[in-house]
Amino acid sequence: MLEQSTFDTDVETMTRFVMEQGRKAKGTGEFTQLLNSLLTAIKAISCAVRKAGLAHLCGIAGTVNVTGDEVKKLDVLSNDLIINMLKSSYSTCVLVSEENKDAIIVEPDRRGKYLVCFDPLDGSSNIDCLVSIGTIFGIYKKESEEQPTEKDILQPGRTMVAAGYALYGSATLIALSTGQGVNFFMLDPAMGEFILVEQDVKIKKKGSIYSLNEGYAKYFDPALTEYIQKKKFPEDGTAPYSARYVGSMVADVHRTLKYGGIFMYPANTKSPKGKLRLMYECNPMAFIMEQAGGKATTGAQPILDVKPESIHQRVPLIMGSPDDVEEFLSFVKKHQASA
Ligand code: AMP
Ligand code: P6P
Repeated sequence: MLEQSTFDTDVETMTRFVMEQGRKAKGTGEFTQLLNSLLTAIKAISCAVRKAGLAHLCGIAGTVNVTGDEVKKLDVLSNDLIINMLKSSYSTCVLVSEENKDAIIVEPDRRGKYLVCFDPLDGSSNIDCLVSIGTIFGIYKKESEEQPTEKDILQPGRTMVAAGYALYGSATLIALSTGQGVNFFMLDPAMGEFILVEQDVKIKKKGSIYSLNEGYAKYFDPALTEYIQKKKFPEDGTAPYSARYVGSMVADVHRTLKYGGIFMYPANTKSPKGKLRLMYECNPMAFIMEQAGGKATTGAQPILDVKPESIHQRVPLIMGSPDDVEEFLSFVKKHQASA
């Protein structure tokens, strides 16, 4: 029998938190509807991710399970969940997904004023080895009065009204910012609710972890090569940094936010624009990082200031503790001066 004292009868769920914020904003409620619909999709994805091994949700789309039902690959299923929940929130008009080549224009009778870009299941190549994966999202407000098109969402990340991610790790966590700092919510599977666990999260000014795929060292530019060398062989008597790289962006960024340090997917001679996508990976994570007091740059300009040209464009990404990002940029400047 559960002790009464251990059951919080006034628990601050994410649904409740979002409604309270909506009340303060004195809005129409449309934005609250959007966030709570997204929350439903993320709960369902978390459930599917945890069952994937048993329900044979991994593997290739188009297979059939023992009862002959079509088995959707987890990222296809996650994509469908988010699209259906957002459309039925009557708060969106344009959706951009990593899984869809073109932007999705919501049918007129279900439209609202928001534009959402998302990666439904980032890092999905890690599913079969049970490495943490995540969902990333960014939310804009439509600015033009015209009929919605893909062009409406091509706004710099700095104009987002909200951004966040869900991490399907040892627990399921949502990090959310609506422009007033970053809050963490943890899923209580028994209740099926996300619970507020950390408010106004701030990143350390300087960390001691660097995170990038050193398998590409052959293609690194001289500034990056010298910076990483300095992390391994510091000349000022300080201890070397630790290296951590999961290969799943949400896991690497969340660790950087929690412990400090620097996460990098930089440009290199093999991938001149890096690998990560601006609209639904870099911008939302940069929004969260800046709201937490961190920095996020392409190496040439802040990520959030990039004017998007296409919905799937890639940009180089360096983000994390402000002192670590600034130190990296000092190497970029030094090599530009000597170029
Ligand atoms: P709405 O009228 O519901 O579309 O909200 C108008 C604006 O108020 C939104 O674009 C947000 O900037 C802010 N807002 C409304 N609801 C919330 C909420 N639940 N949390 C944070 N900001 C909100
Ligand atoms: P690499 C996962 O495939 C992903 O899109 C991100 O989640 C992750 O940060 C990156 O690619 C890893 O790429 O080239 O290091 O395997």
